[in-house]
Amino acid sequence: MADESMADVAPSPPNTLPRPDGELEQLQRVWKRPTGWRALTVVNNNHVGLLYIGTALLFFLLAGVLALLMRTQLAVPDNDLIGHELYNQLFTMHGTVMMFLFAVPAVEAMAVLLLPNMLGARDLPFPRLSAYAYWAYAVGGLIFFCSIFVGLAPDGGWFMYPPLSSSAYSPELNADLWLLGIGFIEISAIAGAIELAVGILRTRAPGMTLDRMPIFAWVMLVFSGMVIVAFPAVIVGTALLELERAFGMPFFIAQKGGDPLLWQHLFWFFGHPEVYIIFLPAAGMVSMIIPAMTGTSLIGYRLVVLAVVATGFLSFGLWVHHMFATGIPQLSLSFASAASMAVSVPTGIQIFAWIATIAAAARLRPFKLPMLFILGFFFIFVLGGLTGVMVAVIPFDLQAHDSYFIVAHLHYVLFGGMVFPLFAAFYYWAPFVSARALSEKLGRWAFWLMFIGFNVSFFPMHLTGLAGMPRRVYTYADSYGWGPLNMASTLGAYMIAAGVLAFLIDLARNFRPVGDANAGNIWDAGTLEWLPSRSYGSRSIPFVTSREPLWNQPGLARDVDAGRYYLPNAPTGRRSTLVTSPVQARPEYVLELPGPGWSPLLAALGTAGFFLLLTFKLEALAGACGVLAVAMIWRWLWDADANPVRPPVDIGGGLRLPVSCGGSASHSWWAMVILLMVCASIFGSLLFAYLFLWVTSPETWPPLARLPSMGLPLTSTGLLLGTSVLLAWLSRALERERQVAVRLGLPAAMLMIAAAIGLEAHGQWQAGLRPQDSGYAAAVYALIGLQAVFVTTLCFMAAFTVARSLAGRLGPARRASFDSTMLFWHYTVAQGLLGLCAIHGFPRLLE
Ligand code: HEM
Ligand SMILES: [Cu+2]
Repeated sequence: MADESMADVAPSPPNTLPRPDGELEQLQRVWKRPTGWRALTVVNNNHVGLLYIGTALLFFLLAGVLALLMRTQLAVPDNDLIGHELYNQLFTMHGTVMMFLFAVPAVEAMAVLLLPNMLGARDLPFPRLSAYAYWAYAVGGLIFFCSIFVGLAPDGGWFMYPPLSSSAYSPELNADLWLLGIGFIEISAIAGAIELAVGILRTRAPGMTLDRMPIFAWVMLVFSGMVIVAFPAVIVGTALLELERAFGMPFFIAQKGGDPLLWQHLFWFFGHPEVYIIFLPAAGMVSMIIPAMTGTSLIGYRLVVLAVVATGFLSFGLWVHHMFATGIPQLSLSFASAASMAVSVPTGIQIFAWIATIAAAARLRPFKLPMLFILGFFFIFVLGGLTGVMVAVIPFDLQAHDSYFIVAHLHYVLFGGMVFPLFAAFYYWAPFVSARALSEKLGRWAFWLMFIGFNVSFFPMHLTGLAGMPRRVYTYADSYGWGPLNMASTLGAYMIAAGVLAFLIDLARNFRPVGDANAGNIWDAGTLEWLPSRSYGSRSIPFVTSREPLWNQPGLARDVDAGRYYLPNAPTGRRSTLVTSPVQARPEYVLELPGPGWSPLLAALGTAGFFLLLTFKLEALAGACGVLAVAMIWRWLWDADANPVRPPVDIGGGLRLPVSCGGSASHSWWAMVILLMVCASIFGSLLFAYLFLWVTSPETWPPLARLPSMGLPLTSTGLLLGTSVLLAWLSRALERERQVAVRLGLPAAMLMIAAAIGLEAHGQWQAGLRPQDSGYAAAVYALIGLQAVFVTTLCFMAAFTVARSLAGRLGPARRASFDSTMLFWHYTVAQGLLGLCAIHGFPRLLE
């Protein structure tokens, strides 16, 4: 009960005025944005967020140009403007860029930009990770896009089904570029998701309990969870396909005990949630904008939160509905069909909450631009939802499968469900990052051109589809009579482009990215991002007593800006923010944040270079890039876990907090745990592949006599368990300052765990198994290979920890690097044991 009362009573501002001389200047100095060339070294989420959105928009434009090319080709029958091959590259590139380089990054970018202020944090806990994720995405994405200019763009469609994408049918580099490019961009998305999840859970303003968190934060939390569970599946899928293409490991080749359906499962396990990964954040933005535009709190807040969480869960049951036409068992069909319909319930709840809020409006502004785009979104999205219910009905799907009906449906959902809310968000939040709002007049042009253009373009496609036009054809004969409908679609597409152009002109004329002031709270909104802010965020961190603090705490903006609340200064002389407890948001410690630096950019360049040069089989250069990446990551982690032997600092109101924190309460521990969830879902996907291949081709499994004998795996088991015990012991030794034990013990553990995986690989090889033999063999070596990757990572981490010990940067109170290594270690051991059970236990169990 004590907690409740602490959270509910609005304290008067804790600090007295006037604030000491020089305090504000210091705050400005430590948060100063680097200029000139050093602008590339920014790590602050506010600034990175802006770059991030700009880049996502660029990809939207680029993919849009590809779409215009396609529509131009399709405008009239028997057109020979663009040949078959280029058309295939165009739609593959368009789909891939829209989905992977625009939609997901754009919503992630909005979160990176908005969340720190919305949560009342000065910054999220890992600014360098955000910068790294951004650069990796920007550099990798641009290089990937350029492949179209040299005719190397992938052409297998955005879902790249094997066998079409296998080396037999796509022998060129095109598919490899897709696989490595995408795999790599997913890694950046995951890095961003970890930052967002920890930020949302741990850096909220004091008093902002989970129940008072802005809907957008809730949505991004669910988003992060979905990215963490779903993206690993596609990383595994792309890795397996690349292994097949590069080394002939037959995961997807039916003649050798592989199965092309395995790809579809892995891809759609990610691909369906992907739709919600895109849609949920857009819905979250709508849930933020409508209350501001109506002056009313969102009606049914808790129900909406529940709906968002439910959508997150349900969407994973749905992937099979993309495979209705593949002849899978009736029961799975029915299940997936039911789940597809069920997911419309939580979406419906959100829509009703929005309508109810609008109905209860205190001051409706239907014709302000953000609201206009939201009304457009309602209209389009409901139509897309209706056709969605149609294709969820299996007999209809069999009819409409791979026709233009699907193209129409998918654009109604994606364009309507994501692009319109995103534009609403651009118009709504522009005053937050710019000294000026965007123009109402130009915005109106943009809206009507896009809205009418969209319907003129995509509505006729339903009819073209029903008239039998298949998707992904580059031309069609006049005699089919599809000409007029296609001409309408093409004209509509150019109208959309004109609308986007109006938006760009508006941007060029009115957008002034924050120097040091913004346009202010022009919508009279209630959430914290509308507090007066500078590059350090708001002047002090408020205590929050409701969901719309700016409405319910009169004078809050003034008091915050005068430094009357928490942390009005930089008490350690460096950038810092407050870390609070995950549920009640009680202040726990002050977190020092890194300032600008080159390491994230260089690490990202190294990572991008590594993957892309490997694609072109330039191993030596790729290796050099890999070393650069590792060195830079090492460099940036070296400064983390700062010297803890400092007195607690005063954050105002008589509250003194420690400057760092170890163990399970620390933000780094949370990030590690989330990273392990990512690892577990990677391993889970691979285990799924192994078992799936057994289901589909048991005949390629070796008889017991040909399995390696149990001696080696038992030895491996012993070694694995031994290292875990050793690490637990070293942890206690570190507690007692026995550095020598750590320096010797960690290398010993490294040798043991490397031996464990080496023995396993050796055993399989001795038994005569070769990765190219069969789907079974490929899966076994993939499991071993994954474990080897983990062991290699562990060796880097352990070496890092030993180096810190030698440099005097490790101790009982300064042990984050050891703790992270230990967590990762125990996880790797557990994964190794499960892997051994799968490889040696499961086949024996079956006999
Ligand atoms: C600027 C407006 C847009 C136009 C004119 C447009 C047009 C097209 C066209 C002509 C195709 C090829 C259809 C075929 O030949 O089968 C296509 C496919 C596709 N579009 Fe769009 N599109 C637009 C915006 C978007 C957006 C915003 C997204 C996603 C966020 C998107 C995602 C896709 C996907 C996933 C495909 C399927 C590609 C494939 O079959 O591999 N599009 N679009
Ligand atoms: Cu789906």
